[in-house]
Amino acid sequence: MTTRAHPTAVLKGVGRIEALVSEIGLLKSNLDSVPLWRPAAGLARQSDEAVRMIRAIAARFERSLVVTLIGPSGSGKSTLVNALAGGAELSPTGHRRPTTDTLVVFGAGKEDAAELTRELGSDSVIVAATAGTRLPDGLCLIDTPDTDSMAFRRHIPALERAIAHSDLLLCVFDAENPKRRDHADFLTPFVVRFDGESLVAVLNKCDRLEEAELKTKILPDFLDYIQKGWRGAVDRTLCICARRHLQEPAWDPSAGPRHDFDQFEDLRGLVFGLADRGSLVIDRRVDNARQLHALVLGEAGSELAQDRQTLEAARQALARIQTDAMASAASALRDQDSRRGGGLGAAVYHKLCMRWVGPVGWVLAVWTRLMAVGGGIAAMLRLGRPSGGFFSNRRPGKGSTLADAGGLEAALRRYRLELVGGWPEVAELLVRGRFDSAVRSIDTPMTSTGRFEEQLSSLWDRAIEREVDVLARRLGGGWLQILMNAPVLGILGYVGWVTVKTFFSADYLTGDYFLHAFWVIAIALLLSFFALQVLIRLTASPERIMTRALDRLQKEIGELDGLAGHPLRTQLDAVLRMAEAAAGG
Ligand SMILES: Nc1nc2c(ncn2[C@@H]2O[C@H](COP(=O)(O)OP(=O)(O)O)[C@@H](O)[C@H]2O)c(=O)[nH]1
Ligand SMILES: [Mg+2]
Repeated sequence: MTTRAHPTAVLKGVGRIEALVSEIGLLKSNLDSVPLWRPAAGLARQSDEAVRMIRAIAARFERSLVVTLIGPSGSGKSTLVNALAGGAELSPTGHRRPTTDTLVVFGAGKEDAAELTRELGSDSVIVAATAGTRLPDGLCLIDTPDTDSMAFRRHIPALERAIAHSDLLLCVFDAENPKRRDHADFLTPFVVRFDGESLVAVLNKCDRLEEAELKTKILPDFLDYIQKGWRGAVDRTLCICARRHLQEPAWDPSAGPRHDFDQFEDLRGLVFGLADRGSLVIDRRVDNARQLHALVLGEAGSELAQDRQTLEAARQALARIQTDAMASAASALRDQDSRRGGGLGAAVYHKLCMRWVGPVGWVLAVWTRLMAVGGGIAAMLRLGRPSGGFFSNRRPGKGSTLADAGGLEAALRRYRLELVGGWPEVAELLVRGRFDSAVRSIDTPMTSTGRFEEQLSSLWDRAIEREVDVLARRLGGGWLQILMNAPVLGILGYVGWVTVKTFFSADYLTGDYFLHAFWVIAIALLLSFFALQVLIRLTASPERIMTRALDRLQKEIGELDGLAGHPLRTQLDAVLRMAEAAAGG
């Protein structure tokens, strides 16, 4: 191979290329995650293409510098190639079009030229004889067919291939007619892929113009024109007369050069100098790769910026209709008869049972059992289990509607209605932000209601359980237990003391005494228990629990996100995140 690049330069270059590729990879995977946003697919394709091109650049790291000449018919591309190669006619030139019908590769380093030729497609390429040329070893020149000749379309693929393999583009214009708009426009998509330094605009046939006019008018005009047309992509413009550097310029005696101003040597110095220094070639290649990277990221950034505001508005509208829908769901729940909740009383008793000790606690336990058996409310025993809930235990299987929990059903109905009502506004914004028009379908928000149903019912279950817990804790306090148990324990203690004392003094008590004592204790116990029941009734009535649970639900419902995990919402958030990152980066 003809490279003179130092291995460390190659390694550094490879490292930088990898960084670029991985950044584009990240963009690509982000784009792949938002298929609903229509520009994503095209941008992802561009990313793939850019990665492919960057990888191709890296694969050529150690090969010769490839310089491609492009330009309209008759601008003097072939003449310039010949001039650079030493002046012999290697590539056919002339007035009769088309002169160059294929890509023509010139290279002093035969291996590299042959390899390049193979890659460009052997059917359209020939390697011209290089004997007697003055090209440096590390350089391959490609002369391209006329892009505006009859065979224009046929040549485009070959031209694209050549450009994809190029490190440096020489865009040759005819000074006598430089503003070939069609041509400059045609080249725009190609030239923007190149870093400014890898792009040289050449104004050929300058010998045909007055020197003063060339410098003061033609050149500034041309610069202005090309900067605008190519979005400022080109850094350097050189005025040359290629024909002068042929071995046989064969000037028409009546039309010789009109002056000596010619920057051909600058051009040759630039191209050959680059070819001679391997590390510079690598720099060019890395810069070109960076340009491709910037192009893709820039494109994505501008597409994202274009939709950002609209999509931000869509996100807000979405949040708003969600909040509204939640609020009306909560109020629907409230409207329902809140006297439902038959199992609630039993649930409180069950919880209290586990807390209370002492004689009153024993009666409470017996009473609770009796309630359970009597009322056949086996279900209530499940209330304490973490997996079930007040409502979930009423449905035979998961998902089998909340039909008998009428309040929840009504709440869901209201939620759906509200969502459907607000959807057109959100969908309109989304479509304007270039989301797929399929989001207009009413099914889109509906796919999330199942989720909301689950969330709402579990929130409701939790709210009730929490209320029951709070009340049970209040009714199970230590002081209350001591107070309620005190009368019975007092009497028990007294009877016990008297019994033990008389036993030791052998002054035995009669059976009447014990019968009497039993009844006193029983009455005290029943009275205490009755007092506790009244207290429970006052503090933890089902109505009270429902009301408090509803208050809690209304407060917490705002934190519910019925659309969480919904593909539309996920993708909307992802697009906005990307837009934010693109704007910030
Ligand atoms: N006066 C003048 N004529 C030139 C110059 N360069 C090329 N030509 C002529 O322009 C015509 C077209 O040149 P050619 O290299 O075949 O152009 P291509 O189609 O771009 O390859 C030929 O007749 C050349 O002799 C130049 O610098 N000055
Ligand atoms: Mg030609």
